[in-house]
Formats: sequence, structure tokens, C-alpha cells
Amino acid sequence: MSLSIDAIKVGSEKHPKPADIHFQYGTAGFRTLGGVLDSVLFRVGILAALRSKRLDGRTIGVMVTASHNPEPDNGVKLVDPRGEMLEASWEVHATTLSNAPTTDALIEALNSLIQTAKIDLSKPARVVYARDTRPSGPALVAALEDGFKAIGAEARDAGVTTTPILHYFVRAINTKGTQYSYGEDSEDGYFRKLSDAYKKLVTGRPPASPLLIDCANGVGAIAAKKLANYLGDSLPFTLENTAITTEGALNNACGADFVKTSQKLPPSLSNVMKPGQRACSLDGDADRLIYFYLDERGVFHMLDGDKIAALVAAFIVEQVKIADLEDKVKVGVVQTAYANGASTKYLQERLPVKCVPTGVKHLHHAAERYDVGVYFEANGHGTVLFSDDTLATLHEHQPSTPAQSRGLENLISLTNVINQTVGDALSDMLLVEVVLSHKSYSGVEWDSLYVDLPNRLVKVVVADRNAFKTEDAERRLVSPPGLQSKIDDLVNKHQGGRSFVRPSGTEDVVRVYAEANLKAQADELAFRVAGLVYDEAGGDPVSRPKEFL
Ligand code: 16G
Ligand code: MG
Repeated sequence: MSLSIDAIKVGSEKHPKPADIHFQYGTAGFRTLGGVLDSVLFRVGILAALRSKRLDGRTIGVMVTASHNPEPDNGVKLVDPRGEMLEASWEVHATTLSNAPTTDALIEALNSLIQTAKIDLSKPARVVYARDTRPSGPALVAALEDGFKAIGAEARDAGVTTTPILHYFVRAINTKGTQYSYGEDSEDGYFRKLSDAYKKLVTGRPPASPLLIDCANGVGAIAAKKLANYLGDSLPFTLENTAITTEGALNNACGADFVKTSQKLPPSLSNVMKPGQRACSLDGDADRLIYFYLDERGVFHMLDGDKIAALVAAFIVEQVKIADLEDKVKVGVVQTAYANGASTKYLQERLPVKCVPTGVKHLHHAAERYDVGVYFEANGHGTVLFSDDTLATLHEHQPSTPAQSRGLENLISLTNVINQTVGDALSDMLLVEVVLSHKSYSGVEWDSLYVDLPNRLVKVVVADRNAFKTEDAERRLVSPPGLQSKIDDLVNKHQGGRSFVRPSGTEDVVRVYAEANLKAQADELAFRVAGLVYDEAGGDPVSRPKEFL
């Protein structure tokens, strides 16, 4: 069987590649201005179908979103059959296909992919796709659908939903009717799975005080509203920043990325939040979560992905102990270099901790090596993975006391409340609420698990960010040569100093992170290192990092 060249030709002519743009499938798929992505979406439609054929007709997911980016941006990423990120070797195929300059070049690239990846075209192609609330979404989805039609894929439209719900669908569809069945492949199935587990976990606990959820004016607003119907009064919450149809509102001065980056309360919440109240922000596609609260004096305190990891990992370890499973179930944590040094110290005193390069796929794969792998990026993306063996252990274990039995039941419910396919803001929110309820913690007690080291993130625009190469999970630079030792010298001059430099995977910049015992020192270190980077790499004069603040 060969490709239906005619159909692909017709489609490709309708979705021509802009001549002057080079596309790249980066850390989180393709991401750029929504207006230039038409040809990419058409081609991703074909690619997703080929990936499905390669995997014997298993369903592949396609998500159209640009997450926390501003509204004019959009993007697309593929989801592999277990609900995880696309296998790295196929990222290269995606980049190649997206850059074929003409229809003929595209067909040649497709044929070459079919040969090298040994794709049997007679296999079925099945995909499920969704989009977030961006205005450019519908047109891009139409281009994607043209791609599915051109190759004859069986495509299921999951409509407007969150990224993690799409990941859930993929896993649920592919495990349907097997012993690994992940749940019903519908939104109703998803919400029921999460909310039933949540309710079991908080049974008998005192009622929670109301939570405020900042929905970033994105798709999380729709999902959170639905979730409320399933939770009833087991978790009272109010939704803010739900203006999904207001032009320019998405992620604008709100949402998880805003809170994490600016370490501030979204201005839209300043009149809404009361001292002592706890709140959380989702990002634009609801796969990141940052908590915060106002203390008695109304001062803002942030509880980021590191704080979530500390809270959750300690709780799981405790439940494993209560269930008397310490010998059989080992819990580990995965972080990146961005994890606050104080969080790493806190966790290392309790559990094995591994540091990996930035990007969900690195964290996810490292977490898969533990019986229970807790992974969170400081930016609020993360989840917990329970290995198949651990799931079997939990279901076979015979508790010998009522306490052990409760610990075991809690662990089993945790496996259900957690979306194990990918970081999921709503699922993580329920997880956090469970732990807060069990520990009777308010934001203050949670925050005091450890005190964050002051830190600063700076970006530098350089001539060529690819000149920056790192090792040791991005904690050290190997190129440009000599730069790392200069950074080391600066670090040594700052008490409690730590700094690293890495090229961004999503923006054309180099990022500099620094932390130190004092805020002024962290700022100074970040700007000094950024200055070094600038001088070494010939940055854009406009963006030369200002002297430290
Ligand atoms: C993407 C990644 C996120 C990472 C961020 C880093 C996924 C799904 N998302 O958003 O994990 O933290 O990129 O961005 O992998 P940067 O490379 O620009 O710093
Ligand atoms: Mg996101």
C-alpha cells in the first residue's frame, strides 16, 4: 500500500509552508505565532496518523495549545499511546516534515520517513485531538483535520479541553478493556475518576475552607466548572479569571506562569483575596499549578512546584509507612536545576532525589524508574507515577491492622486522584487539597516545611543560543569554553550562591538562574552572570542585562 499522493497534494497546496520560517518541534512541540502555523498543523495531522500506523493502530493524541504563552501564540504537540510525550526520535521527523518547502518536498520527506521508520501503511491510523480556547484554535484544527483526511485517519474530536484531559483520553482509549484500563475515555469518566478518589481520601476530614482558583482566562475555567459539579461540597472553591472569550485576556497578568515568574499576586485578585486565604493558579492549558496565600498581614507567599513536591512526597512516604509497605515500595523524587536549593535539601534528607534536564519528558522518564516517582518542575508542572509492579503490590497486599488498611486504601485512592499521564493542574490541586486536609495544614504550615532561598531568573538574548551546551543536568556549561569557570568564580563570591546557564528550549534566549542566602545577593549574582553571558556571546545591545537591581 502506498500513500494517496493526490489527496496529500491537494491538501498540501491548500496549506502551503511560509517560505521564510524555520519550524522546530521543541520541548513542548511546535510553538510560535498562531497565524503562521497552518501548514504545520496540516503536516502534523499526517505525522500523527503515521505514528499511529507505526504503533499498530494505537491511538495518538494531538493537542493544539501554546500553554502559558500570550494569546497570539499557538502550538501543537503529539501524545504517545500511554499518554506520555512523543518519543524523542520522532521530534526530528516532525521538524523535517514541517520544513519541507514545497508539496513535492513534503511527499519526498513522507516517503523517506515511511521507509526509515518502517511504517506499514496498511495498518489503521487512529488519533484523538483537542484544542485550548485560543482564537486561532478553530482554523488550526481545520488544517489538522485536512491532514487526517488526506491520509485517511480515523480521527476523534475531543473538542475544547485541557492538555492533561487529552493525555488522559489517549491512555484511556489505548488501555480500554485490558488489565491496565485507565478509566472511561470520556470527560465524565475523567471527572468521576478524580472526584470519587478525592472524596474517598477526605472522608471524615473536617470541611476545607474555600479555595480560590485563578483559571488564567483559559480552558481550565471550563474544566474547573465541570469539576465543581462532581465534587459537590467536598471542596468548596470559587473561580476567578474565567474570561475565556475576552480578547487578549488569556494568561495576561494571571495564571501559573505569571505568578511563578513575577512572584506576585495577579492584580485581578488583589481585591478578591482575603488575608489567610489559599489560592492557586492554573496555566493556559491547565497542566501547571502554583499555590499561594496571603498571610494575616495580607503579604503574598508563593507555594510553587517544589513546595508541592515536598508536601506530596512526604505524605506518600508517610502512607507507605502506615500501610507497612516500606520494604516493597520505594518513593523517589525527580527535580530539575531550577528546583530551589532549600527544597532539594529538604527532600534529600528524606528520600532519593534525582536532577534531570528541563522538560517534562526527562522528568517523566526518570520518575518511571522509581516504584513511586514524584516529579515536579519549580514552574508547577508535575505528577506522581506508580509503577505497574507497585500497583500490583497495592492490590495484593493484605493489611493486618485497621491503620494499615487505611494507609493502603489511601495509597490506592492516590493512584486514582493523580493523573499519571502528565502534569495536571486540577488533579494536582485535588492531591494538594488531600494532603492539606490530612495534615490539617493551612498555607502557612505548608510553607514552613522549608524556607525558599532567594532566587532570580534572567534571560539574555544572544546571537546564537545553540553555542550554549550544558552537562550534569544543565547545571554546568561545557560551551562556550571557559565561561563556566568564570561563573564559578562569581558564585563563590556570593554566600549560599548557586547559578547556572542554559539555552531555552522554547524561546530564542539563554536563561540564567541564581540563588543565594540573601535576595540582593541572588539578584546581583544573576545579573553578573547574565553580563558574562552577554559579553561572551555577543548579545543584542538592547537586551544587555541591566546592572543588578
Ligand atoms: C516547556 C516544557 C516545560 C519546561 C519549559 C522550559 C513540556 C510539556 N513543557 O514548557 O517542562 O519547563 O518548556 O522552557 O515539556 P524553556 O526551555 O524555555 O526554559
Ligand atoms: Mg501548560
